[in-house]
Amino acid sequence: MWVKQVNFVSATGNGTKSMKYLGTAIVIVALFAISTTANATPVTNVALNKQVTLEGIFFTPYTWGHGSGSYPTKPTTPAAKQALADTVTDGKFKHDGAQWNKKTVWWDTHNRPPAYVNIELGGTFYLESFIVQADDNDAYLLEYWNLNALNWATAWNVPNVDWRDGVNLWGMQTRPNDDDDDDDDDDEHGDDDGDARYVLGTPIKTTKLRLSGVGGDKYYSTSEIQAFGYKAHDDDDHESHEVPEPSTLFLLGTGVVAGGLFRRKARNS
Ligand SMILES: [Ca+2]
Ligand SMILES: [Ca+2]
Ligand SMILES: [Ca+2]
Repeated sequence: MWVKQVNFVSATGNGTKSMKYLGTAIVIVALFAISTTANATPVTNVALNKQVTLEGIFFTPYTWGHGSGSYPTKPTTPAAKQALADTVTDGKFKHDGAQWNKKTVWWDTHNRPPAYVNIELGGTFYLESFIVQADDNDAYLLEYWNLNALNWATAWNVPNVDWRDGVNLWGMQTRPNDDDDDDDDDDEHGDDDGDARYVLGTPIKTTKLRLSGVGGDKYYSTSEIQAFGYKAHDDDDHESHEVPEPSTLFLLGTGVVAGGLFRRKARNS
């Protein structure tokens, strides 16, 4: 929003006294397009290059694989582990059907507690749609931090796509569909235009997301999580208090102007 300062000058010309009392009225004009109309704000992947942390046991056991040349990726240092974690928000998709545990963030929850791929958005955002690339034969739960209830809540039940449209899919698969997959088989690019998203009925407001596996064969992996939205206008306040609605500010501004005009009229009469 912008704030316009309006100085009221006495119409009589010798109104030093009037001006002294009238002072300055501040008119607050809210740009409704920014504050209340979501569609007017550019929507981008606000998870892009944001911080990813892995909570739980990842990258083990490392013997699972398809044989020679397709051994699973098993990072041996914290830096290597973090580098793999960072691929979840690097904006790049694997090719359709890429091996689930090669150059991906992968985990196994057999006889283990759940593990979480956490994404810190670095601010407060409204999120309206998502894309997730993950192993085909499991469902996943994408959750967001509910700023009012202070707990995790469901953003998207990412479906199991072991089979889709009568086809037995394999390996890394993008949900809701594969429009964004990397076509070059080099696992590094993808088209990244985000043209096939899971769209929420109502945007959610949050600061962080997390992904976990549910059902399936408990061998989980993800290679890309994208969250489309825009920064909350009251981001600086976080959840400490609510900012008045623009309509309220407009009424307050109108009141200041009306009060100033009334006093001026009384003084001049
Ligand atoms: Ca990626
Ligand atoms: Ca399958
Ligand atoms: Ca699986």
